[in-house]
Amino acid sequence: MARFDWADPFFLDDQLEDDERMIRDSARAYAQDKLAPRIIDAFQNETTDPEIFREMGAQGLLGPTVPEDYGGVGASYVAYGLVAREVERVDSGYRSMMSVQSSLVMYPIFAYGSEAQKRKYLPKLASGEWIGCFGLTEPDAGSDPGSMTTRAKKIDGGYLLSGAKTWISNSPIADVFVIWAKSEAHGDGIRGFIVEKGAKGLATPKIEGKLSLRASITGMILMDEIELSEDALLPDVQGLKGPFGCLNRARYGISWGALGAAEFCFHAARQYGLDRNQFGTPLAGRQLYQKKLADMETEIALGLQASLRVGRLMDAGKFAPEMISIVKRNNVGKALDIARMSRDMHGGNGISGEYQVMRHMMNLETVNTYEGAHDVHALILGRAITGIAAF
Ligand code: TGC
Ligand code: FAD
Repeated sequence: MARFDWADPFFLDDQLEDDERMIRDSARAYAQDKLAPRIIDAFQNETTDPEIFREMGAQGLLGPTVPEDYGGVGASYVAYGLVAREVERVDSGYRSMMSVQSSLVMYPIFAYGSEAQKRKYLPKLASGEWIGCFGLTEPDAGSDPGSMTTRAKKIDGGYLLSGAKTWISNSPIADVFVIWAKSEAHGDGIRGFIVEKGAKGLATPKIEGKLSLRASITGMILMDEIELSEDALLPDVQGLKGPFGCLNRARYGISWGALGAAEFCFHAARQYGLDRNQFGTPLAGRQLYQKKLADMETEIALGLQASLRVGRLMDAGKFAPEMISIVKRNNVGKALDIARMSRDMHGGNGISGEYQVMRHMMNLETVNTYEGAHDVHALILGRAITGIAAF
């Protein structure tokens, strides 16, 4: 019989390949040594340090699944998930910075870009020298991106891009913008365009005063007849399957990341209960307290197994997007419940920044909404189960 390990109940560690463990360990060391000491101040003061992209790049954490030829490390999707888990154990905002760059900017350039676009952008995005962002959401097109109004008008030798994107991670500090727009020259089909910082007609105001994800800068992308040459177009995809192909990767990473945040909150509640005495015994010695810890451990253990399974299927090229909806929706929803519970179990201390659980709780509110809101993933699954779209 094996000895039970409360911190790794199903021996996930044994299910990983050597190189996956190595990438996980180096991501953990970086996150704990370099990110954890900065997060309380960064969240409190709502500051994003662009240097973090360079640091992550140096660690090989940006676009890890991209082949080495283009600056990545050719890692598995399981390894990518493990990185997201370690970074989000510190803060969802830092994971957001990493996953937008990796899944939403590097992936579309790698999967849909020309050879020249790949050579030009991917190595600098992988090193963190350039920061990327992904513009899909608009003020009147959130869960329903098909109703976007951003337009690419055909002109001689290129396009004029006009429209407004909102709630865009990294946009105020970005060098490279992947923008999804309806293109006149392609029957109003949705196409991806690469826009560079400094383009005439481009503005990227910051959205101030978020109560969630405060260490990750968010902004708008305002485009007033930005003139683009023909080579700004991503040549190899048309339609919503372009942005959704990227979202599949990012949503999958989030399913691991959210459980990193949940693990932080679970471990914190366990330690708090062991350290704090009330009514003459540690709180952790009380049945209600133990039930809450048992619920947390169960959901995290089940969620990690599910994400590992989906990651293995992605690596084998055998995944369906609905599998990702299951793990994104379940794991983020459960992580949010766990963070709220941990906040409660810390009593008054739970609302202090120093104990960090309320920061995770506030962050996870965003994670539950972006990359397909919790209920939108229920509807994606509902459509697959019944054959009836109920959006
Ligand atoms: P629908 O008719 O379902 O599909 C249109 C076309 O797209 C294809 N498709 C997919 N392809 C690949 N992967 C997927 N997951 C796909 N889902 C759909 C589909 O096959 C079809 O292709 P074709 O060739 O037939 O045209 O489209 P719909 O308009 O009915 O969409 C409904 C719905 C709800 C599924 C969709 O709109 C949706 O997922 N909404 C949520 C929007 C969303 O997730 N936005 C995310 C914005 S980015 C972001 O939040 C980044 S935060 C990052 C961070 O900081 O970490
Ligand atoms: P809405 O679509 O208006 O939804 C509001 C509510 O209605 C939700 O509860 C939703 O579940 C529900 N709802 C919607 N449709 C239905 C329906 N048919 N039936 C039942 N209920 C429904 N976007 C980007 O493109 N790039 C980014 O980098 C990016 N980063 C983000 C960073 C942050 C911090 C945040 C908060 C958002 C970010 N987003 C980004 C936008 C994000 O993807 C959207 O907020 C999300 O898709 C939801 O859209 P919405 O906010 O317009 O909400």
